[in-house]
Amino acid sequence: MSLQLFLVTLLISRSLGNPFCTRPKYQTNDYYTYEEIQEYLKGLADSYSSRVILTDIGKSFENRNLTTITISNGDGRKGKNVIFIDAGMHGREWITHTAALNIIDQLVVNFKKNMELLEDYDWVILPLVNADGYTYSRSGKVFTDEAIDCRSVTTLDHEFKCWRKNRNSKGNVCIGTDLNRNFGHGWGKGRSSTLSCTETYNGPYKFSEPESQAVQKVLLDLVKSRRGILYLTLHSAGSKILYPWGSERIDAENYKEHLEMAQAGVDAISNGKFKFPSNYKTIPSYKLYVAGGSSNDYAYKIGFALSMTWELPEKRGNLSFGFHPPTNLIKELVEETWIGIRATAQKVIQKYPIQKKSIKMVNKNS
Ligand code: 0X9
Ligand code: ZN
Repeated sequence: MSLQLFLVTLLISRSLGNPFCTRPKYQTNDYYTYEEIQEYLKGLADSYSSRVILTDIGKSFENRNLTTITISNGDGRKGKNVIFIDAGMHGREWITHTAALNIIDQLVVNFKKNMELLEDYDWVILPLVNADGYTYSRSGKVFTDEAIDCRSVTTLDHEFKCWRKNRNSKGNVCIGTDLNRNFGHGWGKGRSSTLSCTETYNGPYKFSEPESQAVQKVLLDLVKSRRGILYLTLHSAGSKILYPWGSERIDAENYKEHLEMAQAGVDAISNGKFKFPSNYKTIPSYKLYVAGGSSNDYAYKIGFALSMTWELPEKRGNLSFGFHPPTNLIKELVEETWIGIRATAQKVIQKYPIQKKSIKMVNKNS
């Protein structure tokens, strides 16, 4: 290789990823295990080191690393706004971290197509909050694309697959706290329980769990540095985009803005390429049910301008799959989710350009 050719190749490799390494390929034909997710993230960090940083933000109760990936366009500019996404807060909601991995793939590997989303914004993504709960939910028999009704579980295998909480076993009769009831705003209100054997057990006190503490820290850091604009938490299942408040029957001060941003995602999905697009509804969380201690309310309360829970679909056409979409639908579901989130993000980026961000950080309902 001539010196010029070598230098050009090196330049391209630094900006688009390293062609000398094997770039990890994101597979949508099955659900990744915790280990596969970690391996995939490491592979991206090795191959795209100029645009990707991994950070271990904490450890799960069972000592698994909780890892965020920060994605930039590699221009080295500090202080950009941030979109923070997490997924997999509930163990059984497997499609959510799969969707988060696809978002990561779109922004990192498919960078050229999506680079405008990284001009003034960095994206921080935590693809798997509840690493222990998810690992436990996969510990039954192998997944066989069967529809499981988690409201009436009769087999041990389904008990595994329907596991929702984390795996904290300290000091209680039953194992596990519902991480989406353990955050610090409105803790204990509404559909939330003080009994450890229930699915919505909110923990002995606010932020009692290492996983919610880890998310709290990222959220607080982003607010303190005035970079946190949009918080998106991916859940399933029910085709809904929810926004504050959820702990009481009050609309967010900027609920119209939430509605507008969420609607952009919904429209993009219904105008997308799918034969049976999901029919997302956009409503304030309290209209689904009142429940305190959610990460969505907390992020908004501390200063994120926009905070949304995306409940990914529970059915496709006539096929209801609840929390467990069959593997042959993974690809289209994660693609659809990306179409929606990309459109919402585009709107948010327009609405909150980098110099305008201080507008909304005041006067919030508490
Ligand atoms: O209950 C939850 O934590 C979320 N639904 S899920 O089926 N993924 O468990 C919804 C939380 C929305 N917040 C409120 N309704 N307050
Ligand atoms: Zn959930």
